[in-house]
Amino acid sequence: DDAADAIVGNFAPDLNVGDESVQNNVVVAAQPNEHVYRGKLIAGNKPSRSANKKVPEDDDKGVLVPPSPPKDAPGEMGKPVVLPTNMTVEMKKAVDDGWTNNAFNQYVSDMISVHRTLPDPRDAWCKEPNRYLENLPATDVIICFHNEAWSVLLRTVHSVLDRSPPHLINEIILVDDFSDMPHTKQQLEDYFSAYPKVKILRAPSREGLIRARLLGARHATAPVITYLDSHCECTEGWLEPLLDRIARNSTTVVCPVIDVIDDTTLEFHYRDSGGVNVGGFDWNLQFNWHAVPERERKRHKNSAEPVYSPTMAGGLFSIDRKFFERLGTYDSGFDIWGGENLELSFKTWMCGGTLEIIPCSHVGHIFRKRSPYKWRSGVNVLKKNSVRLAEVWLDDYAKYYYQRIGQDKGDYGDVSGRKELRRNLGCQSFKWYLDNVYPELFIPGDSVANGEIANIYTDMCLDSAATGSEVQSAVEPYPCHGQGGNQYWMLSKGGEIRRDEACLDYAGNDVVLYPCHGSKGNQFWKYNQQKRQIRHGSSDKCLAISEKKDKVVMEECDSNQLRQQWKLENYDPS
Ligand code: LR7
Ligand code: MN
Repeated sequence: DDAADAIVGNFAPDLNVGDESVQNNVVVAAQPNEHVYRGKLIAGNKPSRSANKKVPEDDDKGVLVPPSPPKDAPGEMGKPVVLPTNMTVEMKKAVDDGWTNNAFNQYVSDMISVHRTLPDPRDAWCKEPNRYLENLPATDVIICFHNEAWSVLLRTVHSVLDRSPPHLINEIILVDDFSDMPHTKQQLEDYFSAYPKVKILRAPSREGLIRARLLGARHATAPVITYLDSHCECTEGWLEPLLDRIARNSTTVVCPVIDVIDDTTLEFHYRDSGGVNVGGFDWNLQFNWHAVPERERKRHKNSAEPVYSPTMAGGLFSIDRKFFERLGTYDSGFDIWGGENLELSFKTWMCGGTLEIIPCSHVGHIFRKRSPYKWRSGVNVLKKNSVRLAEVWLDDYAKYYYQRIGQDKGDYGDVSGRKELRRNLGCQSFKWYLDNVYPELFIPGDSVANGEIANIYTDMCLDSAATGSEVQSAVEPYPCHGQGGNQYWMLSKGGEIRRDEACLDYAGNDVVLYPCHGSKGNQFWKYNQQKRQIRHGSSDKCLAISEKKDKVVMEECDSNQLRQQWKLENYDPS
């Protein structure tokens, strides 16, 4: 019952559900005064219990003027902060603790002003006069967190206050999902008491990010709801282009471009509109990124125009509050993390809305390599969420996900209410969504075989933990386990042996996985069911297991060689 199997991709945390070592890793309570502020102190970073804390002051127009850090302070203009290599033992420990507790470099974050400046990532197109409607609706910004680092949380909130037109921010609703770090308690209230727009809600027990978001939504009053993760930085002009789309059509759900804040140096990297990606997913029900497809590029004159996206990453978006409610917000049966991003994406498209990425709007996010916080023990939370999602929204296509989890749906609770919601909304079918919104997605039903590829001689299966986003990773023999996962493959009609966007590829050396290119060549394979051989197109060699049974290799074809004989699950060439 390990969700780690299900999580792939460079955006997803490394989840170790039920793993003792990780559970013992529960964020150790940091003492802000001795622990969180060891870096060079910048005005505004230090939490203050006293009355004379530094707060923004009104200028004569009544606009808040944030304290501005010196230009050469660490991290200004989004520059990287690199720690010295000759750290003292104490400093080294502080840096390590920061990593352990947060899965990013908290020490470096603490050195950077919570009001730091960032580069302006917008195209000229975005700044043309009258680009946006004059009367934009205001938004509530909901930020949920579970044990977020102090400086990172504050920087998220300040980036909203410092870089949004005040009249467009109704409230910032912080939802504390039962954190247990001291700085998330009274200290947080004290700090934000100077900021009347900031409201703090406390979940009475650990809800997970989805129900925490629902708690926030119940307190929202503005016409638009904007969600952000608790480790973001909004850039200049981020908000207007989002609200503009909703003002024009309240069924448009909009996401900013998510820029990368480096987990080690906190450098802010932005991508210009030419490099914008859209969201997709694979049959493991994992979100992934793609280049803007050709059909979508043709729809635009300028690359800064809003782009249709089949899915959203999940954390950063704006939605009309009434439309969100009409869509039935989120499935409150989703726990901790995952699935809600695809749920909202599917139903937005299937139930009358559109989902767009707005290249004029940029928000940075700290991408982590693992999940630093505690999940639930004894349940595969992500699988449970994904099964609920598949049951309600995927129709017949749910079977492709179930193949990936070895047909083991587990106990996913009651979804009748969610099915009823879908019926009442009169939504389109999932087939409609795939045909019209995501025609690029490879459908396992379009393959001639799917499941394991087992070597007859050894009872070993082709196995790889890699994903389409990892280039050139090896494929290895591993005892067949019948659970799908890393041993699930499809033979496409075009002769690819693939899983999602990764294709078996042979260029004369190792047999590797490589992003599918669709032009046969090194990715073209032919299965001969009588001879049980898998013959490679461009080399005319046969796939085999090495004599030591430890490698997948290519050999001259020999019909007497048992090491070259394979059985493809569900093979049906008709
Ligand atoms: O139990 C929890 N309670 C919480 O309040 C677990 C998490 N949280 C908070 C947490 O503090 C954070 O602010 O929820 C937020 C998201 O958790 P992360 O940052 O650990 O997750 P992530 O950034 O890897 O997750 C992405 O996918 C999630 C799926 O459920 C959510 O949709 C996240 O919002 C989403 N993040 C983004 O879309 C940012 C871009 C990442 C990409 C791609
Ligand atoms: Mn996040």
